[in-house]
Formats: sequence, C-alpha cells, structure tokens
Amino acid sequence: MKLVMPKYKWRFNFPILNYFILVGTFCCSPFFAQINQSNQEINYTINEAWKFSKENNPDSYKIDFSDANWSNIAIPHTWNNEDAMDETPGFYRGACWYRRSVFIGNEAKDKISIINFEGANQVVELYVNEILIGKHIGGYTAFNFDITKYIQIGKSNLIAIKVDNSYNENIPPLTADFTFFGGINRPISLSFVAQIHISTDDFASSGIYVKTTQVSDKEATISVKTLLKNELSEESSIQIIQKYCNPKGEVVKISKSKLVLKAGESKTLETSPIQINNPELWSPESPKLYKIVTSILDNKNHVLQEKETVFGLRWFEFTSDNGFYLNGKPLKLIGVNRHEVFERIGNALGDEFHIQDIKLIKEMGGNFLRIAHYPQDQTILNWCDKLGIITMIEIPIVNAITENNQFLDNSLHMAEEMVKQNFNHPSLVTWAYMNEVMLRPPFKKDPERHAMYCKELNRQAKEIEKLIRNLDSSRPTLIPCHGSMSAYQEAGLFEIPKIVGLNLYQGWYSGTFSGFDNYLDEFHKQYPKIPFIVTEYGADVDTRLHSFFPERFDYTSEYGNLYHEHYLKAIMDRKFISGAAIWNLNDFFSEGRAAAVPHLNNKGITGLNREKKDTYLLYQANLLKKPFVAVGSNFWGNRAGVETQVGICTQNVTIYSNLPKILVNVNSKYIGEYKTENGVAVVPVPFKNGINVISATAKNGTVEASDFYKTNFQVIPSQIQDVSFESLNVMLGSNRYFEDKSASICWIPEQGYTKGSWGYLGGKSFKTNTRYGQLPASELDILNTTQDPIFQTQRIGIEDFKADVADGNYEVYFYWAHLIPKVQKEALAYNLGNTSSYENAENYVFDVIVNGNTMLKDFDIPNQIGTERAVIKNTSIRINNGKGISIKFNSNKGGTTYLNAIRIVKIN
Ligand code: GCB
Repeated sequence: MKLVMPKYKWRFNFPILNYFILVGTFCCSPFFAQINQSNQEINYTINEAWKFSKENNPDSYKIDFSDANWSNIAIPHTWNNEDAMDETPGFYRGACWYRRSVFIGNEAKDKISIINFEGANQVVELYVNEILIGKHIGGYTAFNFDITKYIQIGKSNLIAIKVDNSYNENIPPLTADFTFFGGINRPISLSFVAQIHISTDDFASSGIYVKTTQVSDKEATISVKTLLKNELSEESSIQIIQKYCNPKGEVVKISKSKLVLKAGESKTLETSPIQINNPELWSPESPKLYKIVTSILDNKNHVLQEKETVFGLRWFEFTSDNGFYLNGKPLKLIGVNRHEVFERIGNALGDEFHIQDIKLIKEMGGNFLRIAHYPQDQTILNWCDKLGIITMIEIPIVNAITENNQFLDNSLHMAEEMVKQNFNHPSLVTWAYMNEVMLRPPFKKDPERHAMYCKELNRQAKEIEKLIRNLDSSRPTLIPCHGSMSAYQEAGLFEIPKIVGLNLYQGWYSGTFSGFDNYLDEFHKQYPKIPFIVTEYGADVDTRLHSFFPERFDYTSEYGNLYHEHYLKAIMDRKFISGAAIWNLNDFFSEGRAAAVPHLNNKGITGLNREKKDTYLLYQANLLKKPFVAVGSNFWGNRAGVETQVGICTQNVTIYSNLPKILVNVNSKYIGEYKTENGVAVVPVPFKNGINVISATAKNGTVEASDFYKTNFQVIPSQIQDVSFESLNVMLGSNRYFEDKSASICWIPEQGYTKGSWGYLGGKSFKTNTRYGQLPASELDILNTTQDPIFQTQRIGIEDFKADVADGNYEVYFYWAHLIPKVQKEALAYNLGNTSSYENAENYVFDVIVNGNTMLKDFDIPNQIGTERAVIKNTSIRINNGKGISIKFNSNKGGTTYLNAIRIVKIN
C-alpha cells in the first residue's frame, strides 16, 4: 500500500551538466533517423464504461461483488449535478464508489504502469484488483499512483475507487460561496513508461521544469531540470537529448547529456543555461510558444521515452505606482474570474467546455483570468498559454482555516501540487492562497480568542508563503482580501504576500459606487509600496429581470450595467491598479444562496450556459479593437409595456459599440443616429404589438459593424376596454419587468388604478430590511416554482385591484407567497438577507372577493399553506354591463392583506 504523503523538499539533488549543445535550425520532429523508435510511452484515457454507486458499501472493491444495479456513467462525473439546483436543502456529501474492469495488454509489459487522475473531489482511495493502492486528499489538483505491481497483463483488472466529498475540517475549502461537487470530475488515464523514465512521483508534475533565468527582446536564458528515475534492478547508462524548438517548430538548440543511474535511483538533470537569441516573446497579442522535446535513450540508442514541454519567453513586473508591465511595456490586466461549472453537468466538464471559456475571455477583449478559487482543469492553462490570457491561480483556502497542523499540511500539499503541476505555463504570473479569510473570522466576541485565531492565520499564511517562494521565486504571491482594510491589518496579512488582491463590492453589498473609488485611493495611500489587483467585483444579474429604474439588489441587467460601467472606468482611470477581474465570467452554483435564482450566484457576465449578458457586451464595446456593435437585451425575447401613444410603447434599448455613432432602424424604419458614451448608447425605441426588429449599424468613416435584435412585444392598451386587450401580467410591489421564458410571458410592474385602466388601490410595497439596506425584492427561495421573481415582491395592505376590461369571459390568476419565513434562516456569509428583519403583522387572515362574490373566506396562507411557497389560484369570471373586474381584499378580522402578482386573460 502506498499512501501519498506530503513532501516539501525539491528533489533536485545531483545537477549534471549537459555536454553538448548544437546550434542551428532543424525541424522539431521526427527524431534522428538512426534512433530506434520502439518501446515508447503509451498513454490513453479510461473515462468510459464506469459503474457508480452512491452507497458506501465496504465490499465495493471486491472482485465478486455485484455492481449490476449500479448506474452506468462516464467520467468526468459528479453526483451533485442535479441536486445542486433542486429544492431540497443541501447537496449530497458522502462517500461513493466507482468501478470498472480495464483490460491491460502488452503495452504494460516491462513498463511502469501509472494511473493518472486530473482531479477528483475530495478524498480518493484507489483499489486495484482488491488491493488498496493509495489515498489522495484534495479536490482540485492532479495526482497519480504507480500500479505496476498490482496489475495483471493480458487480463481484465478491477479498478475500484472510493471518492468522498464529506465535510472534513482538515481539508480546504471548509466553506465557500460555491457548491463542492463531489466525484471524479476530471479525466482518468493510464500511462505506461519505460522503467527508466521522467519521474511521475513529484506531486504529479510533468517532471520537467523550465525556468527563464533572464530574458530581454534580444536574448533569453533558460535552465531546465529533468527528474529521472531508474526502476530497473541494475545500474544503467542513459543519454538525454533535449531539442529546443522555436514557435515555428524549428530546432534552435540541442543539448545532450549522459547519466548513470543506479538501480532504483532518482536523479535530477540540470542543463547548463541555454541561450536563445532574438526570442519570440509571449504576450496576449502574440502568444508565441516554444517547446522542448526530451528524449531518453538507453545505451543501445533505443528511445525509452519522448516528452514535449511547452514554455514561453516573457518577463513581467507588478509595480505599486504604475501597475503591471509585460515585456517592459505597461499592460492593464482586465478580465474575469471563472468557476468550473455548467448547467446540469456541474463541474464534470469535457475539454471543450474549458476551451469555450477561454475563447469567451478573448472574444470579450480580456487579457486576464483569475483561476478562482481552486486549481482548475489543465486545459484551462494550456489554452491560456495558447490564446494569450495572463493568469493567476490559487489553492482552495476560502473564508476560514482550521487551527491545526493537519489543515496546514493539507494546504501545503495542495500548494506544492499547484506550483509543480503548473510551473511551466508562460501565461501564469501569480500564485495565490487564502481568499477572504477575514470575512467572518470566528470568536469576534472574545477578543483574546479572536487574537489567537488571527495569529494562527498569520502563521499558516507565512508557512504557505515560504513554501511557494522556495518552489518558485520567479512569480509573486497574492492573498485576495475583502473590502475591510482593518481586518487584514489586524491579522497582518497585507505584509505577507508580494502583492495583494482586493475583492470589492461597493454599490452592491454596501454603500454606493463611489465607495469603490475611495477604497482604491485609500488603499494606495496607506500602502503605497504594495502593488494590487482588484481580484473581484460584480453584481448579480438575472437576464429575466429588467427595470427602467434600476436599483441595488434588483438583479436587473440595467443595474448590472450601471455597476460595471462605473467600475471599469474607475479601474482604467487609475494607473496604479495592476489589473482587475470581474466576478464572474459565468453564473455558478452556490447551494446556500437564495435570490432571483436560488442556489445560484448570478454575478456572471455570462449565464450558466455562457449566454452573453448585457454586461459582457459592455466589456466588448470598451475593450475590443475591431469594429463592434451589439443591440442589448438580447435575451429579452418577450417584452411588454403599457401604450405610450396609440398602438406604440416606447422603451429604452441599450446598444453597445466601440465606434462613436450608431444608426438605428426599427422595423425597417430609420429612427436616427445616436452617439455612444463609454461604449453605450441608450435608444428610445417605439415598439409595436408583435414581432419587432431593431437593427443598429455603427460607423466610423468606412469602418462598419452591425447587429440586430428581435423581440415579441405585447403593447398593453392604456384603456383596457379596447378590443385589442388580450392579457395582463402584473407583479405587485415591483418596479421590475420579468420574462417567464418557459411560458413566453412578460410580467410588468404595478401601477395605481385610474379610471378606464387597471391597477391597485391601497397598500405599500413589501420590504425586507438587511444590514446592507432594504431589498427591492425578497431573497427567499420560493418553493414549487422556478419563476421566483413573480413571487418575491408583493403589495402589502392592498385594498382593491381593478381592471376596467370590456364585457366577456376572463380567467383571473392570483399569485401569492408569504414572504416572512416561519423559521429564521441560518445566517450565510454571502446572502444579502442574512440579517433580514421583517415587519411581522402576526395576523394575515383576509377574504378575497371577486366582483362581489367571495372567492376565498378567511384565507390564511402561513397557517393553511405555509410560508415561502408558490400559491396560484385561478377563477373564471363573466363580465356584464361594463362593470369590469373588481377584486377586494377584505381584512375584516384585522388581518393584513397582500397580493404578489395577478394575471388576467381574456377568454372570449
Ligand atoms: C466574494 C467571494 C466569492 C463570492 C463573491 C460573491 O468576495 O470571494 O467567492 O462568490 O464574493 O458573489 O459574493
């Protein structure tokens, strides 16, 4: 049995100088003709045909155990993809099993057989043919096991894997604003390498480390360390040939070294510095990649192994007064954070999903990715190298630590895996750890105990810092801190890393937008020598919600735009800010959250399936160089509004462009030319009933770009006796528009009743008070609906709702949800309403009388149905003699009346 234990020392023991360097240009492959090519490394994935069980049956690893009733799955896999989003509180955390038989043929003969896991959350125990091979702790880094001694060649081998994502106080992350999907969520593969090979047991690194010791645009010097291992039972002489290939694939240098390895010996080959003249530098505009092809040859010139290592040549610097420099030139880093997750698939993603995300950053005009809050699939960094996105990466310590050495040891182990596995990526410029660990530190009420916690936090931070600096002195370290300077001062955390990350949400969680500017200026004033990145900023946007009076916490696209417009300008205006990363590229699951979309953090500038929100378009308009125009509210496919002139409803549409002027057509009619400011033009569009097409052309001289937006608009007549009246969908106590995409219905804000029209009489909008201010809508998860916003506002104390419709038959639907929870929710660090307080009237018994007939007598939702549940009741009515619809809410027993929404549909 091999248990993978933390090791904290480099194993670079015997540097051996290479003896021969060739200069010139050759093609990178094929290799020299006289070399025998047989016997090479073989590598293939084994992701298919697994059996899976959510039960933790201790016999699951046994050969004669029957898995006939287990489900059939393929890897990548998670068992939380569905329950991340369901209405049952929590998500499954526990031990589950995977099993399959793998036929291993002659490819393993005389080879070392390795099973590679790119990542599995969070504790893995591997059994091969009933033998426990080892254990790995930590959900977000790669690991492997040598299974040579346990497999049978020419036969099927049973692989059984226990994966456990239970809470464990010694394994980070302990808590965080994202769902900890359990499972083998990244690929598994087998590799078979010669018995003399590049080491595989150095924290699952590639075994080759390329370090740029000096680089300018004239010349670069690199040194390469190659970890080698001889698993033969005899001493062996080998030759290592390393070909250095330029981005065109031409060999520019070759080094050859000879080495003697004793039986069982591991050695590090360190080449003498390699010089590359006129290097083709790596940068976002021109991400040039070099590679080294390493070949190991035995004394008969047989190639034992051949491996490619990609690297890039660039230099960079973070400065505290002029920001970030790449290859000697200032470069503002602008980009995103990213969570590894999609709808229904959770985090079990194929490579194509990762690639798509990197392309989205590029397409947005971004040049930066913070890989938060954990190392992600290797495809991410490979594609950042390839497409030119500068990155930072971090271990998953989030919010809190456990004050013991087991937690620290696991964190150090993860840090070492992270650094060693990602060492060669040119796109990577910073190592990070400990996100917002002072957000909610424990023992606040006991100053002495609290001080002890801060001291331990400081100690653990210093240990991680020391380890990372020892492993890689070429990249700075960073701690991402939330917007409380005093908290991090108290724990002494600003001074430990080389640079600081600031996660700032002024104008969202607290205060106003200008608080962001003030914080930046104050931080720079207090810490003029510390370079920093705005590692997070963002506002939740549910693309189904809109408002022409946007306000904080309304989750509308329009508020999201205001927020991002302000932040982007503030970031661009301050040259001392090295860069900024939007929170977040995509919406992501967070079980504990409740808002417009429960269990989801909606701060993505794209949705769960990467649909581009208006905020994404805003960045394109500000960052892209090539001509760009996009008509916003793309996802608002069903709009509605009350007539502003006969048959027309004029509403603003935002158009995004990096060109100064936009020409707009509505339904093939030219309506005018609009100037853009900071990438945006707000255009009043006269919508007619039915399909409308808005097209925009942006021009600058002969340069042109165009886009269009198609939407179905329901113009609601201002006088609803009009024969054209079909239906009305109104959310009470609300300023917002909401699109029910599944039913193609647009809900509109409430209005007071006026004769001939419709609206409420009496009452006020329901409000929840929180420590962040008043919420314009409740943040409760409303059960039994996916259209939560319809139920999250209400008019409390409503007396009447009237609609002066023409005579005929109508169906009236009443929507209720009681918005005062019976049991106060557990305070979650991120939930807006975590300190919610309600005006609770105790008695909510009322009658509902429809055109003089009592529809509901002594209706008492909290006691008869329950709180936070969607209640829809409908009734058919016939209107005669021009009386219209009149609904009375009667509080005859002193109860408080309310209504959340109403839908009136004309039948005939
Ligand atoms: C933060 C956290 C991040 C959250 C984000 C939010 O500061 O670092 O994990 O998701 O805020 O949306 O509240």
